[in-house]
Amino acid sequence: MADERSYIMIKPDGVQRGLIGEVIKRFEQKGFKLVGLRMLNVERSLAEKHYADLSSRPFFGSLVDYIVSGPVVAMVWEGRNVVVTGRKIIGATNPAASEPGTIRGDYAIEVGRNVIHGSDSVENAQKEIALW
Ligand code: 3AN
Repeated sequence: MADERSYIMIKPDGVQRGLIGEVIKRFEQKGFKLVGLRMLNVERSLAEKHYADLSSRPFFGSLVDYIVSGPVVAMVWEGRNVVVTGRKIIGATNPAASEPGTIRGDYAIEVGRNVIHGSDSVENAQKEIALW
């Protein structure tokens, strides 16, 4: 579907490290269209909703602490297969496993500071875009 959309978020470490332009460049150069962008400080309740599926995991508290620790850049990107392709551009969750050439592979070493979020399914993308 040509108008598929994904929720992509540059996390506080990505913003602090000056990677906003680099992330946008990679998605733009691939051919995707930026259809929404907002920089914001995240309320704890919003971070908890976004990561509700992980609420029973031992790292949930520190994950929420991290997301609220500084501004994030919340974006909606559009284009053919943007959800799956966006995940490839981002790389594996754990930077130890993400390939060089991906955003996490090039810019992260810790799973708890992995620069960027991208929706993992079209259904979750719709939920996340509505939430954010
Ligand atoms: P992804 O962000 O690649 O979809 P999820 O949804 O499994 O991965 O995890 C969401 C976020 O939770 C990750 N981006 C990462 O910041 C954090 N996270 C995942 N696993 C761990 C872990 N073992 N320790 C600390 N943080 C983690």
